[in-house]
Amino acid sequence: MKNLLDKGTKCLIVQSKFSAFSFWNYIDVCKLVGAKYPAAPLGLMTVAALLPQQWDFKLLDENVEPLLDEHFEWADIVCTGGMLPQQQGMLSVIDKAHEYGCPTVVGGPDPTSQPHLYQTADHLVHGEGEITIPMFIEALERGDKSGEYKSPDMADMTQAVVPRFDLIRFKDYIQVGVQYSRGCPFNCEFCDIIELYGRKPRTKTPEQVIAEFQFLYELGYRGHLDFVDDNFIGNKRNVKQVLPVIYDWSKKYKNPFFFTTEASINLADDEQLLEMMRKVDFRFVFVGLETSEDEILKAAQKKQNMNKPLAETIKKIYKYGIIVNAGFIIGFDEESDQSAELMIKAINEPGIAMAMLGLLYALPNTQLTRRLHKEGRLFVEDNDLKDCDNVIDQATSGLNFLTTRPRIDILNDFNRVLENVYAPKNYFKRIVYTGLHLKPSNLYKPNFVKVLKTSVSFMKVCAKLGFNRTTGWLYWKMILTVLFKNPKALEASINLSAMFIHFYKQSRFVIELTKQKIDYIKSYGEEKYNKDMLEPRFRLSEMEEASKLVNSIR
Ligand code: B12
Ligand code: SF4
Repeated sequence: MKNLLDKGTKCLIVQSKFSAFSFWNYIDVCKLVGAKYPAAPLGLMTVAALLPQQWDFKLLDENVEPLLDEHFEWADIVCTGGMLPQQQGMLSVIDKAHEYGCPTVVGGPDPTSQPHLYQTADHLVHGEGEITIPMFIEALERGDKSGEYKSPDMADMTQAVVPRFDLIRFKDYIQVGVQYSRGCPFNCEFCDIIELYGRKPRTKTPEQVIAEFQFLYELGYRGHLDFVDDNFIGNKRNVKQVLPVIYDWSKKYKNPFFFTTEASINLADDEQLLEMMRKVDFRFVFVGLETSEDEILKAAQKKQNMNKPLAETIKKIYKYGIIVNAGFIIGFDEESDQSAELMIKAINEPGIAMAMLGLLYALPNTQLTRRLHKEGRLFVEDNDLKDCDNVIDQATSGLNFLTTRPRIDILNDFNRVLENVYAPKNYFKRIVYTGLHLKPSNLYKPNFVKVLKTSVSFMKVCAKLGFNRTTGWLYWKMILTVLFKNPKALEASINLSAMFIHFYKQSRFVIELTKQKIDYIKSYGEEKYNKDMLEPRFRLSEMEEASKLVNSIR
């Protein structure tokens, strides 16, 4: 029997597939630019860096290449991990590895929040790998064949390792992730980040960030780096220390990277910080806006978003060359029949082209879930988002509780917003607005080969959108308007247009699915539906129905 701690142990690490119908999986756009998938598997590259470095690794991302029998034949040990929508994928990797007699290790967000579902794995590693992977290695040293490893502690980010970026092929991805911090200081009721990663943001040191950049640079990577932080500006003091260091490094290496991230909307209150971000070429920020209604924000404890006129606030961020992508949620208790209209306005008026619309979901281990449970409104404990085979993202699941407004009204509102904001006319109008207000710094300059590739992609986008009966006029009008009035923003505007190819398709899928859900609830009877969803014994048949629905439109 092989001692797994020996040099040369073959470790297969598998990233399972995500659904192509997720808001985030713009595969069609990837194809246009010659990539296979949007984002590289940062979590698993980090895991590889934490495992024994005398091992041989193969990181296989099922989103970019098929997982074959030969991979299992090769492996001495198989690791997998990921998020909720990857659950079925992870479980089948575990089963398949066992068929080949390989021990398995599982970890990551979903196995951490639902460990009971992963009991087939030999080693179940909870939480942050920086703390629990050493516990797993100790178990191997003891000769343990299985175990579960958890700790109440949170990782010290100043000790975090440089991820094994060398294990992926950069050309497969549009962007590579890096992480500066974990945690967020705010207290939104529905958020599980603060429960999992704490309200005291933990950051890496500037030296650690630069070490990761340097490694990527030496590996030949250039272009898009995504800071996958929960809230990049969660610790403003520290972020203001790291940005000047990034600026100096970027200048020295002639701006090999440009950046995107996720941050809270109070970013707009700090023009010094915005200027620092502009100076290193931040191009997109994802902001959880959720709603424009202050009463809802107050109830959801998202007070940092209150009293902010959205159009003005977002325009301020555009002034620093940063496009705002935003998340919106439908399904809060305080909503009224005006809410859909207000949300449409909140998306269209500030020109938020990429608006991610989701249904409120009570995630396990959140204040919202605890409240709903207390109020007797939470659908059975093992609810749909967790168990349904077809979980894609918050657009296709959610509302796992008894709603205050009729469920059908909420779902109709959801579709109404989607229909409106992803109507070609409105989407392109938003791009024009962004294009006219954006003041990009465009410091990252692609090399000749990339310029050629980008030109080919541009032609493909023109062919897809410019010579299409629905979008043709809108596309060329947008190009001419931005070209003549604010040419520096043209590249960003074309990128946003390309994203429409995905969003249109994805929104149609979600609208269709939601219509089927509505029909189903209507025929079942809403009152009966709610009653049964609160009853564990009815869960299974409900979930089978939900699965059938999704499968029927795939
Ligand atoms: C960046 C990010 C994304 C990116 C993904 C980029 C990418 N390629 O991964 C995008 C924007 C695409 C995304 C989308 C979604 N995301 Co997301 N995302 C994140 C975020 C902010 C950071 C993830 C990350 O890279 N972290 C850095 C790495 C180093 O950490 P890590 O992956 O967790 O890995 C560590 C540990 O988990 C562990 N570990 C991980 N895997 C394994 C495996 C083994 C074997 C072991 C031993 C250990 C281990 O060790 C690692 C080191 O500590 C997290 C929040 C968070 N703080 O983690 C949410 C998070 C992972 N996302 C989440 C969700 C739900 C989604 C969506 C389904 C819905 C959504 N929120 O939009 C979609 C679906 C994705 C899709 N493609 O269909 C949830 C997952 C909840 C759950 N229980 O599964 C999280 C936790 C946030 C949240 N609460 O909403 N996401
Ligand atoms: S701002 Fe975002 S990450 Fe922070 S608590 Fe609210 S939802 Fe969670």
